[in-house]
Amino acid sequence: MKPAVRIAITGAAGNIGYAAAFRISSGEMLGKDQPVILQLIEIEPALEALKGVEMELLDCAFPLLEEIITTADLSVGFKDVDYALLIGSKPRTKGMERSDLLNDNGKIFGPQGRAINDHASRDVKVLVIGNPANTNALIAMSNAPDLSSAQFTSMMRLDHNRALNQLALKTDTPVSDITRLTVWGNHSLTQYPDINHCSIGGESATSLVDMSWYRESFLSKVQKRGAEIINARGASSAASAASAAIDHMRAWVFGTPDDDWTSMGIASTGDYGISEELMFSFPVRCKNGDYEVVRGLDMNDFSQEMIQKTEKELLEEREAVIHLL
Ligand code: NAX
Repeated sequence: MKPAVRIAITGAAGNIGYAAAFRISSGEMLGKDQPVILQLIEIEPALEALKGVEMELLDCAFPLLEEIITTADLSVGFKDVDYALLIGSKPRTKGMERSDLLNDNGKIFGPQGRAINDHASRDVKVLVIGNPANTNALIAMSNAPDLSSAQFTSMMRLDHNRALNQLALKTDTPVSDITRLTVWGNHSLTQYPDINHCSIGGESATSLVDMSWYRESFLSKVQKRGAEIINARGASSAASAASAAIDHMRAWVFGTPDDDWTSMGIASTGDYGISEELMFSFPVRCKNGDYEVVRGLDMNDFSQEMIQKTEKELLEEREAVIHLL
């Protein structure tokens, strides 16, 4: 057996954390031969609920789950972690301005970034899920000066998977036949699900679907899928978000297939003209635990316009939290 790796999950008593912890413990994220130690982090008032999650995890008798640590202390929770899933965040309440939401969450992700900087493994891989995920990831990254900015990512994989599903439904194709899809930009309504380079069973997606369907129906369906789920379920996406987090980490650790890529929020280094110092979703290929932006894709006028719109929103978010960076 390999030595155990340490995985921190913040907001572990919440809906997404609850769904993720069991799948991670059963080996679905890092493999059936990889023992894990879970370091579950919550705020003080949720520690009792977290105890319940711990009891259930223990009751599963997962062979790969070596130890569980539950804590509200960031220096304990992030100690020596190899992976960190930052899920816990402050939800938007009625009448709350977006700038207040950004600020309140900034106050969570700044200290978490510092604690990761000070206590985590030097090779830690961080995935931010708590919304507004891209800007929260930017804040965490900016507060971890001793680590590489490439170690911080934000989750766009749920949007990517939602887009795959819509295309599969429309073309009556299995999702496994669809490759090279990208969701660009922010995890928000301005995200740009792009099928211009996408292949479905070896044929170009744009030749298989009607472009008016793509622009008038598909884009908003993917962008607004979260709201559609809240309306139906009375609660926001949880199991699908946890599943996407596992897909994101698996791709990062084990790589993407040679003929495919995935969508990840990463620190921009100027690719496709996107401002640096933004956490922006690009098409990325992963290999040997690293990732690289897929460069050189043709961007038509519509795509340019769409990525500029989502970049603008991220620049505004950045401006609202500039004092926290
Ligand atoms: P829940 O409200 O069920 O759980 C959040 C948990 O985080 C709670 O248990 C709370 O006590 C804890 N928490 C709050 N502040 C914390 C802190 N400072 N440290 C540690 N724990 C803290 O929300 P859930 O449905 O699990 O969603 C979590 C976050 O994911 C939300 O911000 C949500 O908007 C976001 N999402 C992001 C998605 C993405 O694709 N990036 C999709 C799904 C989801 O909407």
